[in-house]
Amino acid sequence: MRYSSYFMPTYKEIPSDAEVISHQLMLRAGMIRKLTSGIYTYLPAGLRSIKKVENIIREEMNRSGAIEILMPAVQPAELWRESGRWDHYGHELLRFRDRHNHDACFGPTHEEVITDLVRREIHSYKQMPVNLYQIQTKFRDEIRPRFGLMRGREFIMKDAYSFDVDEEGADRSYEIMNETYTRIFQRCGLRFRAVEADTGAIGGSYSHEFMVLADTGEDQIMNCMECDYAANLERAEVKLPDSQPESDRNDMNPMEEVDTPDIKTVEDVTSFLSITPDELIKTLIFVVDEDVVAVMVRGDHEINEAKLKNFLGAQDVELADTDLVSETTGAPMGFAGPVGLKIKLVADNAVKEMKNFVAGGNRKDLHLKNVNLGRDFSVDRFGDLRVITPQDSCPKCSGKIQFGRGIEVGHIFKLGTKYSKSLKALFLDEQGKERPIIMGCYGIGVGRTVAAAIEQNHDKNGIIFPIPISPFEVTILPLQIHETSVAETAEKIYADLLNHDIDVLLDDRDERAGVKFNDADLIGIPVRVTVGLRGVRNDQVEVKLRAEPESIVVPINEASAIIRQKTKDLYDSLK
Ligand code: 9G3
Repeated sequence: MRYSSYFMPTYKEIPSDAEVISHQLMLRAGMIRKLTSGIYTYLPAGLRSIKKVENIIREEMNRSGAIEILMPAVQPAELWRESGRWDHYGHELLRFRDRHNHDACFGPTHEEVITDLVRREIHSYKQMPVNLYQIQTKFRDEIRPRFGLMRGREFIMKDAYSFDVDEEGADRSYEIMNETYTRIFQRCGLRFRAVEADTGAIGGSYSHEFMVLADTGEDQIMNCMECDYAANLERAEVKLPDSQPESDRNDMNPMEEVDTPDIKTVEDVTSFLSITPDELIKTLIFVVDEDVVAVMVRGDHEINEAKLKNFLGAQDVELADTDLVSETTGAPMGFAGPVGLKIKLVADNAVKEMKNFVAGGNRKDLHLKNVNLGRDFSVDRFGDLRVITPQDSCPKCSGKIQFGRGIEVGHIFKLGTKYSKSLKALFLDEQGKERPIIMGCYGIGVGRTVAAAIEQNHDKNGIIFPIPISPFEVTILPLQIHETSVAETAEKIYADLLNHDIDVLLDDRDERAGVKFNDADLIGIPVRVTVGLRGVRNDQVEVKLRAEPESIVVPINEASAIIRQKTKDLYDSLK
């Protein structure tokens, strides 16, 4: 490609409304342009990167035996009414009416559509297992789209759906996708990790998220230093505390009231009463679907709402507002406690081991000391309800754990029969018995993968593209374009690389050297070839890898071969 006839509008300034580096760099490098909030045009360089990610996905999905289809973006509401999700989703689901006044939506995902297709076409165990996938535009009307392609409203997703006759078949399909995703992200040149994740509203038994490791990642993840356990913090299990010997329970001190005028936060209460947070109980009031529940957790722990939701089997959990708190506890926020509370009370496992602790007194400006489980209150249910902390050990092997941040680029789910039951996608098994199909679903954010690669690979000069998803593999910079010897040398190398199917950009613009160097670094092309007058006079050109500080000087007639070898080495280094 010749730069002078390409369309890649780069610029120096840092765009003010871009908060993360990948968003800034994709705008500055002329890869994307915003049409409106959360909706982007892919410019040529951005599209080349997107297409390279799609092709890696396609190759690996096909290798796994999955079969590509393409489903519509517009979906009839009827299917969503059948699955019960039409009324479950709020404004995030973009709804509209067609000219015949039929309700429809712009598909945010395709479980209903694919299950409708399968329920019409698959009726026998002989037709499964099958995995159907698409690479298609989705729309989710995020309330605050930001970070460019990382959290857009309209985005390209690869979504796959597997169909099996039984659980072990579904586990096999899931495992095949797990391995396929590992190959996809390896081939994209990313440093990533699969972590156990929350299954969210999906009833399935488990799911894994594929996280690109980056400090700017929105998700918090943990992993064990000794075993392979890794999980999104929303999901990470907490090891059961070693239970105290029963005998300790005899030294329960008498409970006493203590005046705490307007003292309600953990830090205020602990400093006022000269205790540590682990000697205090936090009692938070939640609205759980239509119910009100009090949740207790130790003062130095945080409640994990995803765990709470799953523990209570609820669709929605959210903190009660101040009116509801005072209505249910008889006190304003900050004085809630378990003693005398008339609503359902659940507690994190760590509470079971506490004694003589401080809690709110369910009266304004009142706390209680020496509160004890059993004597002063009882808990309906204990569970793993808190966020794991660096002080905790691995729930699987008790090893040391570490924390990090990641960008979710893929998510695979066991769906079970959630959709095959509601949409009656049934099949006759070998005994002629009718059963619901067992499903799995598997997503990859294509644009988010490109953005995550940039988050993980950049420096002060711009992007450092992993070669498999870079818009171009090589860029040639003739510095004095009007010097025949320079122009001819650049053209010769350009032609030879094209003949060897190298993705090469020839920067033939009539621009100063500095502009060309800055653009090459900004766009992040892995291999840069500089053709300068001085070098050409010595029958040499310079070759530099974007990811390395130093460059080498090579004889002109060996340049193409050396450049091709360097390109090959970059691919091989990612295998
Ligand atoms: C909606 C809206 C947003 C949504 C969904 C539905 C997320 C929704 C979960 C999934 C699960 C998997 C197949 C590919 C991989 C992910 N956001 N999810 O179902 F109506 Cl507005 O999409 N689907």
